[in-house]
Amino acid sequence: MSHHGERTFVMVKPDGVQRGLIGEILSRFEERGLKVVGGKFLQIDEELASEHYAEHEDKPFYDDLVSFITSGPVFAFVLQGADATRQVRSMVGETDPLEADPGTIRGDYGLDLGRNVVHASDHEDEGANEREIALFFDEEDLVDYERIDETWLY
Ligand code: RTP
Ligand code: MG
Repeated sequence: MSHHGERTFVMVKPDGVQRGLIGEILSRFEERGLKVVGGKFLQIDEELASEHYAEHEDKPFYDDLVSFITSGPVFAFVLQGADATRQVRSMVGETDPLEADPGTIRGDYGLDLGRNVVHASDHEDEGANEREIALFFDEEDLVDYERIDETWLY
């Protein structure tokens, strides 16, 4: 791995896209200091959905999850920076909007458990970040570069 800093996978789900929140969500991470190193607007098909949500295959909400994530376009992107996966998860907030703190993305924009605006790689699931990145992006889709604050600030 030649890049500096951890990479993590994030996705604005169909509800976030429909509500016009792509820019807002991307901005929060950029302003925090996380570097965008890849991005893709796409509609997820059944096959990709079943790979992405393989861990939930046996859960009662699995069918709803797959039909929702394939219901409209998503914006998938890759962020890079120190402890990126944990940083992003703390900014995304708890899965259940009732438990997501105000100031988190879900705490500010979500009300429904199944329509919680964003997906982010789980930091408690070892390697989930790299696995999810590989599912959505080819290595040549990711661009490593130095952001000015990296050379000047840190
Ligand atoms: P995500 O994978 O979307 O970033 O969310 P997460 O890690 O916080 O939650 P996870 O446990 O991985 O669940 C994936 C998505 O499934 C929906 N869900 N529904 N009905 C239910 O009990 C239930 N539990 C989870 C949520 O939309 C969650 O984001
Ligand atoms: Mg998850």
